[in-house]
Amino acid sequence: MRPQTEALIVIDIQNDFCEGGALEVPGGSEIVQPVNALMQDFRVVVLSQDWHPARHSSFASEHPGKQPLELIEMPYGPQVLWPDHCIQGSVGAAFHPDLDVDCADLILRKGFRREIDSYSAFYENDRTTPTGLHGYLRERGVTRVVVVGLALDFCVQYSAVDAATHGFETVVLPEFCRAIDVNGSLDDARRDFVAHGVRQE
Ligand code: VGL
Ligand code: ZN
Repeated sequence: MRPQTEALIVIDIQNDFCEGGALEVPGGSEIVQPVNALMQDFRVVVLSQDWHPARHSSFASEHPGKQPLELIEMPYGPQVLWPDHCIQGSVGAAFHPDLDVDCADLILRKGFRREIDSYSAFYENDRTTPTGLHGYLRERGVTRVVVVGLALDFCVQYSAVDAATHGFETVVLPEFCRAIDVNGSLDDARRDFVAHGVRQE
């Protein structure tokens, strides 16, 4: 068993990011059982859940003439456009049916404001609006975080880099992640981990 000071953060293992989902991450469902086993080892487990209202501004369908995976400029900076996904209350937004959600201490929802996306479990994409996760982990005495889930090159990357920036000793376990890998995003993520002192084990 890991010490009380160590948290496992499981990012977005939801139907829409698994096979047949709206924003399928190749091999997404392969990590469900390994992550279930990993959760058994931790005293502090947080699950994040991408949780968008219908007509969310990160959806390509909200931007006439734009296709998913195109980049646009938002008031808070560049934003990749996505297919409609993880709409609040939908089957796609639900956790993968085999994910052992009962192990979780906290389920943290993110991306619930229409005008702004949130890849990170710590900050929305303006990089200044906090989700409250930092305070939660701090109050529970956590000093080290292990980050796994979907997708390695978006929400896992942003969450891990934010954790490291907040002074948590941060580790990503790529074996327990899968990537989207669009326009070099996976290489960018790996470089970002190195630049921010996120260990990849
Ligand atoms: C994610 C794109 C859009 C993720 C969420 O969980 O990595 N990616 N929303
Ligand atoms: Zn999303």
